[in-house]
Amino acid sequence: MAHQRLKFCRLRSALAGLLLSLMFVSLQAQETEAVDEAEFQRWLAELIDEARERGVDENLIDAVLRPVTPIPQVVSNDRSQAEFVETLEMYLERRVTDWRINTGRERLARHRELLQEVAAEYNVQPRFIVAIWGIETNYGNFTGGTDVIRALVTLAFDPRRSDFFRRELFAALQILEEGHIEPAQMQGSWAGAMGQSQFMPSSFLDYAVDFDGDGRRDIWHSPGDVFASIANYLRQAGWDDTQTWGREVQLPDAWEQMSEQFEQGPIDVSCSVLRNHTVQLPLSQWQEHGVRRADGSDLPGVEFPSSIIQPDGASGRAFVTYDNFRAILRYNCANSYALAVSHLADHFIGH
Ligand SMILES: [Ca+2]
Repeated sequence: MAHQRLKFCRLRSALAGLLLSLMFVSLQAQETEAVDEAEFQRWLAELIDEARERGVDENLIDAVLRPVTPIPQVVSNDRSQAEFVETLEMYLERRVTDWRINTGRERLARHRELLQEVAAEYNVQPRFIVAIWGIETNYGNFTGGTDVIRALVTLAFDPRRSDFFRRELFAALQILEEGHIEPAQMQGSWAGAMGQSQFMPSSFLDYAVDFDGDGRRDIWHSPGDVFASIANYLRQAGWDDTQTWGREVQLPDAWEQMSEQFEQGPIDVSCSVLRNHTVQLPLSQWQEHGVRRADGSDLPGVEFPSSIIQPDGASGRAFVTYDNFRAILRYNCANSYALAVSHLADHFIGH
């Protein structure tokens, strides 16, 4: 299907031109695909050799690698990813919806006991676990229907980030070998993020948890495993459940003139958006510099290290963010993502 859709798109754009060029484009497309297929089979043979050298089980290789074919739509998704840039306000409007707020409150009530057990063991507030679950997969309703091995094979074959996805592919094979999930059920996003927590395979190996104790880390089906895996990820990223994420603030009138002194120099960080955060200062110092809560009142009297961010630039909203916000960024390195999780979690307070 994806294959046909891709061809259709190519043909449709060519219809604007001459019939002759239409035929040419069509022929050229077929030729390109044929070359790719031969290249792919050579590449796959080498991949299987490496899998053997790494000791991957022969039956698993036969079952999931030998018959594998790439998914053309995965590569076109990967190419078009950065084309559409949403503002923060658009992003929040599309994600922190009434449905997500109401469904999240209902899920908090439904799983209250389990979430409290997880919270007690991992020291992460249930409202943040449920918010990530809601933003990632609509509370497990949409985990992505793509075969993870096929997706990762496609992206490992594609030259753009082949090393990264090849590592993820071998991590995925390890997960199958360990028996956490059956190959046919190992589904996820087109980019290989798996299950209700949307873990890449390497994150699964590092952070996924068998909370219900059945011997499998099942982030596809077990609510306990899903919640504990999300909580464990946040905890390993430095979560502190005595704090929240931060809050919206008002900046002083002179902010534009004074903000330069708070800019970070070049810093080496794994999450690039941290470069757009100010340096971390105790909250009391931001208070001294004239930063206030969104309603104009004083900032809380605590000394958390905190940064100011303005994701939509100087004309957009401003937020003061604590270390927990950085833990959410480890989950997904985008300020808008972390703010969507944070705002959704705030809608769960008192529920
Ligand atoms: Ca389990």
